[in-house]
Amino acid sequence: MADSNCIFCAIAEGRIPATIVHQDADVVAFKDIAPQAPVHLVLVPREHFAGLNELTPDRARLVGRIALVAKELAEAQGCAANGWRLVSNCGPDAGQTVFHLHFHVLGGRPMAGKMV
Ligand code: D5M
Repeated sequence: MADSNCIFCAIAEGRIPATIVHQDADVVAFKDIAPQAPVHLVLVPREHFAGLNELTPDRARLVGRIALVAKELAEAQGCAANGWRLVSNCGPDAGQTVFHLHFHVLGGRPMAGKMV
């Protein structure tokens, strides 16, 4: 179920432009508009829910799918060997700004010792 006011639903449905790097029946991935690393992708489920606080057992498989797509994209973007991060900010204290579950794939630069 999509939320008509949600920017990530709009991207997933093709209503606003983004640089899509992967899409399938469950998951859409696109380049982050404000990249924090040479590789910075955002992965979202097509299903709209706010974030990890709304994770339920029936959604666990979906998160596994997102992790698998993340790994494939890290390989495709050439950062798998040197290392990369998969991050989901949950709630205001974590800095979440878009309240549709998403995971950041970050890579292409050393990040050891830094949280972002
Ligand atoms: O991360 C939300 C992320 O979403 C942030 O890194 C910017 C990105 N963003 C926001 N709008 C867009 C569009 N339109 N295209 C691509 N990327 C976008 P958070 O974890 O919520 O802080």
